[in-house]
Amino acid sequence: QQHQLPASILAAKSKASSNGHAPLAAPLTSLLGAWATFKFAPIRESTVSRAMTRRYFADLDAYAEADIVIVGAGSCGLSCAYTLGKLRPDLRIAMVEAGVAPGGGAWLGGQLFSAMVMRKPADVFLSEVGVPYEDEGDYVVVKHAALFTSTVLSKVLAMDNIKLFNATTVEDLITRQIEGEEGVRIAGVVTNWTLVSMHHDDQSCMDPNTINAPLVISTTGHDGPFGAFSVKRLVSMKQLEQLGGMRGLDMQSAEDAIVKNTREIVPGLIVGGMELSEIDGANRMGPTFGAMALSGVKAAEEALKVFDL
Ligand code: AHZ
Repeated sequence: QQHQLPASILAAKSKASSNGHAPLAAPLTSLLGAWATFKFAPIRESTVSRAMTRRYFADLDAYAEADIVIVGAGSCGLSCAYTLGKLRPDLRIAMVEAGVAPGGGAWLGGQLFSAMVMRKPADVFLSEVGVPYEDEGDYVVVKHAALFTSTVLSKVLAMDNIKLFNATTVEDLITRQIEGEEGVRIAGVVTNWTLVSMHHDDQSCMDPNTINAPLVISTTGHDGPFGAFSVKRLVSMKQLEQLGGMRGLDMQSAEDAIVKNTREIVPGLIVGGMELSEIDGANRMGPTFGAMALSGVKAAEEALKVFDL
């Protein structure tokens, strides 16, 4: 039986057909209206299991030897991955993110507000990635931080040479003694499922896994329950004397400092984003994200220097 549609829906329908909206792709339009006879293609449960596990374990196998590991998939880590993945599709890049949801603090612009502010010249990164923004003179505004994060994320995930291992924590760094010197070179990361790593105190026999890589880029954010992971580990393994500790908020100076100081901290370990503020005793910038994007770009550039290319 046909129901009479409310006038508001009829009005919206006639508006839609007259305002030149983009048509849906033909295969989808052929589904519409055919719901009575609708049926999915057949499946068996084991097929789904194998479709997932075969690929995941093939990735674990392939990425056990990576060219670069990026730790943390926040705004800095994702910007770095985008830049590296695009410049060097020949490099195998593993991203390890402790959270189930990649993106770090970049799903909101600040507090619980949607819009994301980036100071110029970070707008060039937005244009490169294809994120629309409003130009406000010295700064630009993306209408929702999630639009930035989801756009960069979707481009990174589509790259053939990048694998994101989310819900996976970097628990330690692989180190090699540098011959004839006191210091070590970082040679990869030690990983575990995040849920496992959260239970080391009440469960036994949960030894970790590893990824070897000649270069690690750490972008784990400032200190917190998860943050500043690699730099804190450098202190506990006596490769850094102490951390400077992130200082109070000074938007004007903080962003320049983070981008300028994005660098290789010990051989084989580049640090970018807010994790850097903990080493250098740099100010925080609060809710402006330009430095995170450009620190990611600079970390990628530093990485390519290490690869001597
Ligand atoms: O889950 C963390 C987050 O997604 C992840 N992470 C941390 N420790 C990890 C570990 N293994 C794997 N051991 C780990 N992943 O790293 C990501 C960090 O993202 P973030 O958004 O916290 O850091 P960011 O440096 O990319 O961006 C900082 C954004 C900030 S903080 C700030 C202020 O406080 O003033 N201002 C800005 C713009």
